[in-house]
Amino acid sequence: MIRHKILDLLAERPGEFVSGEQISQELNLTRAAVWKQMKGLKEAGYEIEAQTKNGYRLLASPLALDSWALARELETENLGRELYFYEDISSTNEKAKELARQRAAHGAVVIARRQSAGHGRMQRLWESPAGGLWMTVVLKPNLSLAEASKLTLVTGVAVVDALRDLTGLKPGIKWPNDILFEGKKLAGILAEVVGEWTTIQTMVIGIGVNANIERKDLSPELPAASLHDLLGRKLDLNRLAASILKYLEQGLKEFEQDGFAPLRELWLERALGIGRECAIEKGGQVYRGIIRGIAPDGELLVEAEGKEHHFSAGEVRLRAVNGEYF
Ligand code: BT5
Repeated sequence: MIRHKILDLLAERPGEFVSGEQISQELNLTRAAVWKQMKGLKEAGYEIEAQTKNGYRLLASPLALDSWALARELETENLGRELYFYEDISSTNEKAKELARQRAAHGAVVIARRQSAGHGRMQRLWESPAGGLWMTVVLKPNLSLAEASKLTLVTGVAVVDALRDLTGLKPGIKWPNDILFEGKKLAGILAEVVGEWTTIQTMVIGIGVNANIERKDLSPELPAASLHDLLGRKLDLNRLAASILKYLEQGLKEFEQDGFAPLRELWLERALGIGRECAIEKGGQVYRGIIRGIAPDGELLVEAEGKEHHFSAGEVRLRAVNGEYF
């Protein structure tokens, strides 16, 4: 892509000017074509200083999602190295499943500016206006199916750590897959198995973060929050995506090498509601008890009437009894 080659040339000399003539010669473009490319880059959010005598220099890359800027931020070995970038898509999870069945490698990432039919668990709608981070990672982990089902929990840890690094906020995890800040949902995770779990073990992990959207862009009745409103500024979405991918790759490696136990500890350190009363809805019935944590297999542990009960993620809804969302 010509645009990426221009950016590569500018980025090779940080802070310095590169002449229009040099760019046109190296990339075999007319000066007018170079000018047009620069205009396009500025429109995409790149800050480029142009001086008639000296040429062009790159001052800043966009905060909005951008495939070149994201690739530059990556610190991973595999995750995000194969990148499918869309302006508009129905759902990055659906696209990732389709690509995983065809050609996508371990670590491939599907990312979109906007989703028209983003979804959560049980086909619940996930509102995905422009400005959020909507992405799905294809994983072919070296894990059994039982272990792989815990990847939602591992991803929760990665998202919390990336958000803590980049925003200074300390969100927590509501079992199994919600990232909350002060009782409101900032991010959600949806892990799905692709096809039959036979020889090729493939999962897609969808991550949605209400990043650079305003809270008013989401339905008012949702117990949701946006980073933009909490911070009063926009975040660099490329850095946020790269940071989540870095922590997820680390977590996955640890999981493959040492099993779930160390990650379970990390998850518990970031979990919300431990020791608190909760209500669990399962098959139309509501159980009350105290959240005691998660079992080694990732199931929720709830103590009720002196007994310990286990719940698996697919079958229940968890609520705080005092009406708080957590
Ligand atoms: C989730 O489901 O929390 C998983 C969300 C995963 C979204 C990502 S975005 C990229 C990828 N592509 C997809 O199509 N999906 C993934 P669940 O726990 O079922 O929660 C869904 C519920 O969250 C909805 O029923 C709403 O109540 C609420 N909700 C919808 N949109 C929201 C938003 N933007 N922020 C906060 N809450 C929302």
